[in-house]
Amino acid sequence: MKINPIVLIILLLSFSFSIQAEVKLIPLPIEIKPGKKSFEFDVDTRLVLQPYDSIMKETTSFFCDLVRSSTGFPLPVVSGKAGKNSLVCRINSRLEKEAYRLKVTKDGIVVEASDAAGIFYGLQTIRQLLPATIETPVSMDIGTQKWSIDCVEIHDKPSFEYRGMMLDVCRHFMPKEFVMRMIDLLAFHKMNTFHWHLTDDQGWRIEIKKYPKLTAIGASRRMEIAGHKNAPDWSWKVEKHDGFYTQEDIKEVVEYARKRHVTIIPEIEMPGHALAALAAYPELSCSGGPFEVVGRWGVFHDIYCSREETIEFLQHVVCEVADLFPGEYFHLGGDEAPKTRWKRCKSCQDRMASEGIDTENQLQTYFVGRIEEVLKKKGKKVICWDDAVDAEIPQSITIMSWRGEEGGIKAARLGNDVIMTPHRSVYLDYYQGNKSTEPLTIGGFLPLEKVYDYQPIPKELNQEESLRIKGIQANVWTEYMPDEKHVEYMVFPRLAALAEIAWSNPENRDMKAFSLRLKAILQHYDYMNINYRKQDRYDE
Ligand code: TNX
Repeated sequence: MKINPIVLIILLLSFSFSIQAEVKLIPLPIEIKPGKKSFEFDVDTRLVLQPYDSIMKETTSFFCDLVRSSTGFPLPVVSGKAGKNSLVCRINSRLEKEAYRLKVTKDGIVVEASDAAGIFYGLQTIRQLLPATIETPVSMDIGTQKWSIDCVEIHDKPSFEYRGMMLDVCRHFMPKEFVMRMIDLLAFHKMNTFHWHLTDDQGWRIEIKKYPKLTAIGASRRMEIAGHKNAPDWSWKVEKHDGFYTQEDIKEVVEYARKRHVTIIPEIEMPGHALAALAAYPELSCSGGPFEVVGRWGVFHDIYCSREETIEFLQHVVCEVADLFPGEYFHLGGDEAPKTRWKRCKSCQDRMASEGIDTENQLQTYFVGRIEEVLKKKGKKVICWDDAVDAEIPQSITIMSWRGEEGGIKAARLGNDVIMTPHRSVYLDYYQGNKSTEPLTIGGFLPLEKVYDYQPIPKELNQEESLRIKGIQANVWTEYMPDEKHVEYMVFPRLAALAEIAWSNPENRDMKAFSLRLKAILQHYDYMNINYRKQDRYDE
């Protein structure tokens, strides 16, 4: 019998759609082969580690905690061979970084990976395949729950090595417990980077031992704007807002993230968005102040002066911060720094003359370079927002492209590494629905499907240049997000769309199938008590 090739293609496409839609996973794995029957966890299921060592124990411990608390099964962790009714986690050095293979048969499950991260992601996949009640501690009404998974074989690996989210804890402080919850949720979506925006005009949020006033003064503000900053009738709320993380808090969060294969990138902003620091130490500015920690949002003219004392101050600050974060990246900000003050400042102009610097933008490059010097000695790589490309930049700087894709394109062509985070596609502070029914935001419009539509590799780049795009990141600026519940509302489920773009094969992108899979993931969100935005229907 001859089959019409067009019919065959349609059959194949619809088959892949149905697998895509049925498998309850986000991000979608690269390859899925569904099987027959299912595996069921029960009171005798064992976790076999190959090798049985401390790294494997640590990597699998989140899964043990989850399973034990929701099912009540003991799930003993053992060494040795795989027997029946076991979940085996095995190192297989032939696989790529972060990749995993998962095989579920009726007799047991095997997860293989070449590194701990891959094992961890394989377990996150099992977690999503289990009934969503896995997310909640054992209770009377789930006593009859069957903890089964349909047989399947999955081969999986990420598209991008950098899969991140930034949280601004300056405009509104977020307690460390919430930061840890977000890190858990990043891991649930197979994301691996948390960018922690720790300093801005409205608050300095990290303890610096050498300069205690940064938090004694810089971490609190007296007032806050009510309403939208551009509204003609905005007014002040006299409401103190404060909070910061001690260095002990930071260490705790970093360790928490490490166990979940999430690297934290600290951001200490310069030369702009510096009013909280200037309120504490006005001598770091061009004019001498005084300043206050502002309760309004926007871009402010007073920035750090480029004089030597300020640079030395910041060198000390970043060295203290760098010692707390084991990751290789360090973010120095660099966005929205008006040069109004520098143009009129004798110290800055003298500096330009003595260093042979022609423009104030180039002076910013020099400024950042001086801070980079000390970070390099600590083995760190610097990231800057794409405003940096308005001047010449050294190749060592990684560019985070936020104003659009242009900065990233330019940087990739120059041979710099790039992380894509264009505001129109991945700013989770933008409206996700109709303005009239949504809570107030900064503006913009970014519904779920628009996030899902984003293509991180710009068409303008050739193959070699494309390799410079290390990954993508969603940004969560919190001017209009006063508390944790509000952050969750803005982040979920859009983060699920971002996670899929970052991880999955772009050829399998299909909004309808994604929406169907999302329904299953939303059930997990429900049991995790996430305050996600509920849309009437996700499959329309
Ligand atoms: C621009 S993105 C900023 C932030 C604001 C954000 C609001 C970037 C590097 N700078 O300071 O919070 O817009 O969407």
